[in-house]
Amino acid sequence: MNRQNKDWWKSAVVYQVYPRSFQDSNGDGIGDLKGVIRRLDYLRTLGVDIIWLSPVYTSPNDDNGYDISDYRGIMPEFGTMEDFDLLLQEIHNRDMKLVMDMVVNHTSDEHAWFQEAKSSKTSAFRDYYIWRKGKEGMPPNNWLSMFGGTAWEYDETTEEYYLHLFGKKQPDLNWENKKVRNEVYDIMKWWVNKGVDGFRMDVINFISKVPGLPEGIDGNGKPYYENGPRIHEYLHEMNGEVAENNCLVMIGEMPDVHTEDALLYTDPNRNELDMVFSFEHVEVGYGKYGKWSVRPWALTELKEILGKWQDELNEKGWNSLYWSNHDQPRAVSRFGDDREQYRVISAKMLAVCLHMMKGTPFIYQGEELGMTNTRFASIHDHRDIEILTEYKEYCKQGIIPEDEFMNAAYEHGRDNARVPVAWDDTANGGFTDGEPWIKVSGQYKTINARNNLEDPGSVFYFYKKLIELRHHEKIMVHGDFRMLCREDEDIFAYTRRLDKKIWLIVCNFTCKSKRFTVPLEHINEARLIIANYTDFKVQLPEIKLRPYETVVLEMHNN
Ligand code: TEU
Ligand code: CA
Repeated sequence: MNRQNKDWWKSAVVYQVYPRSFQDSNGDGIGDLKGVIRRLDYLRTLGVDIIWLSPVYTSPNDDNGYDISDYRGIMPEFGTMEDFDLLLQEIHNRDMKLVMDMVVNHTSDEHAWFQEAKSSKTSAFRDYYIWRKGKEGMPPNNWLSMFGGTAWEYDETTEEYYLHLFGKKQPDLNWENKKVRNEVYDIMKWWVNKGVDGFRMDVINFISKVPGLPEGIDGNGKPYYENGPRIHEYLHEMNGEVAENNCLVMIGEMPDVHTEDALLYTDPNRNELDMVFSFEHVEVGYGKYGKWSVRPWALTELKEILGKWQDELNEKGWNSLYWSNHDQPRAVSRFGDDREQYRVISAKMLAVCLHMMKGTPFIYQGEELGMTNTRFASIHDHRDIEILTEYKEYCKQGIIPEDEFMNAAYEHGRDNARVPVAWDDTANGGFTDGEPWIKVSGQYKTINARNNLEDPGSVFYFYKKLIELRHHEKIMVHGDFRMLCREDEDIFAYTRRLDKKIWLIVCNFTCKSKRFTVPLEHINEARLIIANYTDFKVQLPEIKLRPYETVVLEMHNN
C-alpha cells in the first residue's frame, strides 16, 4: 500500500493496537513497543494495512496515555524513542502504515504548559487552558465531566477553576488561542517528519466551546462543546498545516456526531478529515444511566443507525466501520453470541456484516481471535478511570445497586477491551511473564492466537480472507450500499453494486434458523464469495440460514 494516491486509505483495513495490553516484552506486566515489534509478523500474516497505535507518549497514565505530559516523548513503561523509531521502520518494512493517536482536546495536568499555566494568573501559558472564577464558592458552571462529577477543578494558588471535560488530570486546552493551535500543528508535523502516516484525533469535535460556556440542562454541557462554533475552521486549518500535502489519513473520534456534521467533516472538498468515528451504533442498549444501564435492543435499531450512516455518506464523505475499540466491550459479546457453541460462527458473521459495508473497517486487537468480555469479580479488579469514578458517583450514592453497576460494567465497560491479548495457553496467555497490570481473560486457554493460527476454520483466518477480498474486489471498497428488508428483526441484509456487479450480503443475527427470500428480480444464478458455514449451497430464490449464518453472493442474471 502506498500513500501516493489521495484515497489510499479507502481500500485499507486498520488494526488498533492498545499497547498496554498487547504484548509485554520485559516481564513488568505492561505491554510495550518491543512487544508490538515482536508481533508485527502476526499482523502481516493477518494482512492489515494500517496500524493505529493508542497513545504511547509520556504520560502519568491517569487515563492510560490519553493524558499526555510530553507530546515528543515516549512513555518509559512502553520503551524509548529508539524503540519507536524501530517500530515505525519495521512497520514500513512490512509494507504497513502507522497512524498515531493524537490527544489534543486536553493535556495531562503534568504537562509543562499546565504547570506553567497554574503557577500564576500572569503566566504566558495561562491562556493555554480554560480558567474561570467560581460562582459563590461553586464551580463556574454546572457542566459534568465525561467521567462523572463536575467538569471543573479548583486551583488553590490562583483561586480559579480550570475546565476538564474528562478526568481532573486532563485539563482542556483553549483552542481559541492561536498559540495553542500552532503548538498542536508543530507537534503533529514533528511526527509527520518522523514518517508517520496519519492521525486518529481523540474527541476532536470537543475542541471548540461556545463562548460564555452557558449552563447546561441537568449539567449537560454537550450542546456547548460538541461540534462547537469554530470546529470546522480549526479542522480545516489543521488539515492545511499538517495533512494536505502529506497524503496522511486523518480520522476524527467524535462522540455525538450526526450524519449532517459528518458529511461536512469528511467532504473531500472541504479538507477537514477523511473519516470520523461515530458513536450511535455503539450506544444501542444504553438505558436510563447511559452505559451504566443495560437495556435489551432490537436488531432493527442497529440497522436503522448503520443504514442511515451508509445512506447519507454513500456519495460524498466516507464511513469508518467498527464494532469495538479500547473504549468498548468485545464485539462478539455485544453484537454476536459469546456462548461457546456460537462464539466462532457469530464472530465471523459480524466480521462479514461490517467488512462488507462501505467504509474503512477497523479491527480491535483480539477481535480477530473472537475474544470475549471478561467478568470482574470485584470493583477492585477494575483499572479504568471511567468505571472507578462512575462507581463512586452511582453506587456509593445509592443511585444504582452494586450488582447492576457491575453487570453494566461487564456489558458496556471499557476494561473488557483492555484485558490483554491472549497469545497462547501458557501463563497469562503469553502476554507477560510477570504480574499483568489488569487481569487476563479467564478463557485464554481456549481463545488465543496460537489456537486460531493452528485451525484453518478459525476466526483469524476468516478475517484474513475478508481482508484479502477487500484488496482484490473494487466493489467492496466503492460499491453502492443499499439496505434490504429494513423491518426484519433477525436478518441484516444489503447489496453492494458497482457497474454491472451486484453482491448480496445476508447475516442472520439470531441463534435460530431463518429463511431469506432474495428480493432481486431476474436473478437466476449466484456465485459464492464467502460464507461462515463451509457447506453452504447456493439455492435461489430462498436461502435457508442456520444460526448466525452469513453469506455473500455475487448475483447474475443469465
Ligand atoms: O474517548 C472519548 C469518549 O468520549 C468516550 O468514548 C469515552 O471513552 C467514554 O467511554 C465516555 O463514556 C476518548 C478515548 O478514546 C478514551 O480512551 C479517553 O478516555 C477519552 O477520549 C479522553 O481522552
Ligand atoms: Ca513491559
